[in-house]
Amino acid sequence: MNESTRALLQTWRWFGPADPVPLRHIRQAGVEGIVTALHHIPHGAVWPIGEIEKRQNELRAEGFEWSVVESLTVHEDVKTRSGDYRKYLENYRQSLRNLAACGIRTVTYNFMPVNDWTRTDIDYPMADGSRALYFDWVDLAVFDLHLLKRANAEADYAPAVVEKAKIRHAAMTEPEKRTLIETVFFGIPGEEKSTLESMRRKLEKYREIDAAALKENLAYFLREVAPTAAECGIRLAIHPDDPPCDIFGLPRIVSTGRDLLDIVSYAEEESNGICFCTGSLGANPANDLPEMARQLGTRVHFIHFRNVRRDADGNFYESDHLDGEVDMYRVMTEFLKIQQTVDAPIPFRPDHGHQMLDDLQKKTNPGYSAIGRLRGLAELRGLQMGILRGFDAGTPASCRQSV
Ligand code: CS2
Ligand code: MN
Repeated sequence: MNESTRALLQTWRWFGPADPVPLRHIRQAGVEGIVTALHHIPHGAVWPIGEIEKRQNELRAEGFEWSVVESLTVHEDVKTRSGDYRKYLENYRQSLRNLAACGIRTVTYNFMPVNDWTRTDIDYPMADGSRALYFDWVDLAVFDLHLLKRANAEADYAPAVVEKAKIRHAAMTEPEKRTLIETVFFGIPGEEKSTLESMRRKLEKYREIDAAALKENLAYFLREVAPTAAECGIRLAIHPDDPPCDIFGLPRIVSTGRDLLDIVSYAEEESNGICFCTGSLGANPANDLPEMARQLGTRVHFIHFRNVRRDADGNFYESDHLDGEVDMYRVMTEFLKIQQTVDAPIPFRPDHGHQMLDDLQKKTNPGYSAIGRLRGLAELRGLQMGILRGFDAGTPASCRQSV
């Protein structure tokens, strides 16, 4: 790379001191920054400066900076604009001010109602012996219709899926049912897990909230917090819905190119931006990722590189980073073009990876074992270098002019 060509910032997600992958191992990945959160603080509470500094000191002791927060979670009361939402909005603003006071400038969040990422299998076998995360509509229907027993849920599935779910459920053992429930509720390591009961209660709150109402609540949230973020120099980055479609009868509004463009328009500040997760967005065949990246431009504040393979029924597994429906070369090229127009390096991380090699024997967080992510990072790093060399050589010549 010559000196004028700018690379993205390489980062790695660490779930804090309880993460089975220690910081001293992460050093060997050669990343420049860490993505983490104060998972022990309950959703909605203020992140005190003292706690933020404590985490920064832990990272600095191993030679790292805290580059990105993932996630500063939005409380359900804010998503539903009910209950104590005003208090939680003020808390959110205060957490942003505290993070900024400590020098942290990129903050990820999501607006998925009730459940964060959702999978039906976290041990899906790949042909090469590694394990991946998998989403299967029939298993989701088994969970939804027969374990959660959500009222009128059948209407949300194709009749063939309902029928298959009935047969599959009838053949399942009790431990298999428990595993499916745990998988759906896996969520974020170190944070409170849902139960069937708590999920039913949470779903109740969305009875009157359709997609338009949820979009309005997100727009309101952004109007309330984006000015504060702008004032203190924080770049907000909303993570897409995973999977990018309605599930459990809940509206999902961060799933398509249209959604993302709407979101950046809700608050005009540059600080209102996107965490572009290629794996989440790539599960929807209608999403043209390179085009979406091009349209969002400098509103992309953080990038998750991950890939997926879909089947004809819309089920998908997480594939190797460079091998899947997402054309990683084209997507990476778009991000590198954007990077050439801004000074500060845009952070990215390898998002998820297969459980492989020695990690197959270890207790790992689903998607966040070390070796699979390391493989992904190495491939992405090579891809980036190749594309940047092409920029240096002027091929394609239009790269810098076209942004
Ligand atoms: C997931 C998410 O794709 C991902 O990065 O692991 O859980 C993600 O961290 C959150 O939804 C961001 O708020
Ligand atoms: Mn992601």
